[in-house]
Amino acid sequence: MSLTDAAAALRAHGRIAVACHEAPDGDALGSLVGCGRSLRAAGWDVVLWAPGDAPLPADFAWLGYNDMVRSAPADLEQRLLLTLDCGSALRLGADGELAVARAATSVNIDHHADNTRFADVNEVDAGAACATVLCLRLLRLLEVPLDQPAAEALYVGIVTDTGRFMFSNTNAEAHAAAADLIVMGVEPDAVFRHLYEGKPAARVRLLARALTTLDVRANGRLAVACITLDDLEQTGADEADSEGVIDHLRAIRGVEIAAVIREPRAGGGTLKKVSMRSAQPHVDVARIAHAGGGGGHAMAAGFSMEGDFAHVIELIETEFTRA
Ligand SMILES: [Mn+2]
Repeated sequence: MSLTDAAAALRAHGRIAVACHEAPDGDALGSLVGCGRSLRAAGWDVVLWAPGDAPLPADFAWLGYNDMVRSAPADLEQRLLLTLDCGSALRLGADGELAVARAATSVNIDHHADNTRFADVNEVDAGAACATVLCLRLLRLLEVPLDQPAAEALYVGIVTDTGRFMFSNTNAEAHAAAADLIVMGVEPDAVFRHLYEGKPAARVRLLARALTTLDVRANGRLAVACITLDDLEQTGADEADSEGVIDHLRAIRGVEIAAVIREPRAGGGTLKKVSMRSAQPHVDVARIAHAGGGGGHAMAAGFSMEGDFAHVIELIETEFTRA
């Protein structure tokens, strides 16, 4: 039972570094904050490591970023590395594999089916709705209590990874864990306001521009939208502001796969980053992501590649219709 092994490893190591994947989403940051802070409050010496150089998303800043480091701690050799929501060592950044090797020992807790099991102890449960429910299981096993901010952080992971309890990964455990976190002091309406209201106007302008590029292909089964560097410039939006666009594509009648292709600022205008969501349980977007050299879940996956938009769209359509 790997969760038991994970708990034993943590009991044996007082000094730890807790990390999530780079370009973190709500589940990654919720896991990092909720699990990391709870372990710290319970007596562990904890470094919170959010890998990467890009600014952390403003949407989750209310969870608290001020005590996070952005590169692997210098004393990692003396620490247990606990990775959360992280499907491979490379998701810790370019030095991720080195970091795993440097750490005194490593524990990998995740819900990605394609997790590479890169750590000394791997607790991978693809049936879990999100990483924060796995954090909750771990904290319970360790008998570590959660304060209200930690409970709120774990709740954020559930709400965001399940698409507000509506994606196909939504299960009884997600609802039961949410209920338990509410008992611990989470106010769902306050979290909702933090997450989904108070949008910057620039994000809505970016959405408007992105939707004008809507391209419905493969007999109505594939919906694609593109976001250029120029769109970011013209609207003043952040890269993270592109997040919600895909939900609009996924909601179109008959669509089985929604894809948003965007140019990351660091990519110099040639690199394209693809996010895909399946709208049908039988359609596996991870398969398409793997063909493009990326990864993810059956319902949500992505990849990056060099080339123009038409080339990337063609790859997606070819892989999708090949099945
Ligand atoms: Mn996740």
